[in-house]
Amino acid sequence: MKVPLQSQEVSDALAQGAPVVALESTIITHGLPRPWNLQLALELEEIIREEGAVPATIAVLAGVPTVGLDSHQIEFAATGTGLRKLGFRDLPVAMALQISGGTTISATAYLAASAGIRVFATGGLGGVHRGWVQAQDESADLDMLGRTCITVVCAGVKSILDVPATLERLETKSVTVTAYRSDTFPGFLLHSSGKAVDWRIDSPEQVAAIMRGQDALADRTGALIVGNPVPEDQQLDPELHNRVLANACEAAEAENVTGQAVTPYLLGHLIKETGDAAVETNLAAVRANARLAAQIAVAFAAGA
Ligand code: PSU
Ligand code: MN
Repeated sequence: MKVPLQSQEVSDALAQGAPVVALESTIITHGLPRPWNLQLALELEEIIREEGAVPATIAVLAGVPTVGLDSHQIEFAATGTGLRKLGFRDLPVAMALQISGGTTISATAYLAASAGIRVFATGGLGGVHRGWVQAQDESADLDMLGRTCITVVCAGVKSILDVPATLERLETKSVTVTAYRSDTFPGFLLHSSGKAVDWRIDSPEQVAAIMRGQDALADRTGALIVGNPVPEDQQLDPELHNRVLANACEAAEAENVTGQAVTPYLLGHLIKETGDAAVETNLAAVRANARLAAQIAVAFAAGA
C-alpha cells in the first residue's frame, strides 16, 4: 500500500526516526466491554508517551485506514455503533464501502508496517483454534506475521486457542518467537502457557539488537514476537480459567458460533463468567505490553 493516512504527530515522529508504537483497535471495538475499552485505549496512549514514544492507534474510519487516531477518533471507535471487525482481507471492502471498524492484528500489522512503524503492542495473538482438524479455524494473524517485519509485544497467544499448535504454526511461518524474562511462552490470561520457548530475552536493548539482526535479513524476515507474561499475582486463577473456558467452548459449539464471531464470543464468555477477573487480567496484560513495546521502540531508535 502506499503510505496510509497518518496523524501529523505520527508522521513527524517517523520522519525524525523517533520511537512510535502501533496499537490495534479490535480490542477496543470487539475485545473489551464498555466502558473499559475506552479507558484502556486512552491509558495505553499515556503509557507509551510516559516511556518517551509516540502512540499510533490504528483503525479504519469511514473507509480510510488511519494510523494515529486522536482522542475523539478513539472515542468513536470505543463507543460508536456498527463498527466492524476488520482483518487484512476486509480492508479493501471497508475502503470501498466507506465502513468504519477496528483492525485486528493482521490488518494492524500490515498498516503499521506500511507506515514505517516497527513496534506493535496488543493483548493476545490470534492463532490456531481448538478443534482445528474439523473447523480449520486459524487466525489470519499468523499468515500476516509470517510476512511482515514488525515486533509484536503480546501476552502470548489467546488461551482460548490451541497454544501448542499455534506455536508450531509460527515455526512453519518462520516467525521468531521469544519470551521476555521467562523460560516459557506466556499464556495470555495465565502467566505461563507451560510451553518452553527457545529464546529468553531479558532487556529492551536485546530486543532492539534482534531487530537490527532482522534488518540484516530484511528481504525474508517476518515478525518478531516478544511474549510478555502477566505477573503471576495478576493472572487469572488457572483452575477458574480452565473451567470457564471449557464451558465457553461448549456453548460456542451449541450456539453454532463460527468465523469472525468466535474470538469475541469466547472472550466475552470468559469475562461474563469470571466476575470481571478476566477483564482485569486482560487490561493488566495489555498495559504491560504497551509499556514494554515503548521501551523497545526507544531502544531501537537510540541504536539506529
Ligand atoms: N487480543 C486481545 N483481545 C482481542 C484481540 C487480541 O486481548 O480482542 C483481537 C485481535 O485483534 C486479534 C483478533 O487479531 O482478536 C483475532 O481474531 P480472529 O481469531 O478472528 O482472527
Ligand atoms: Mn477465525
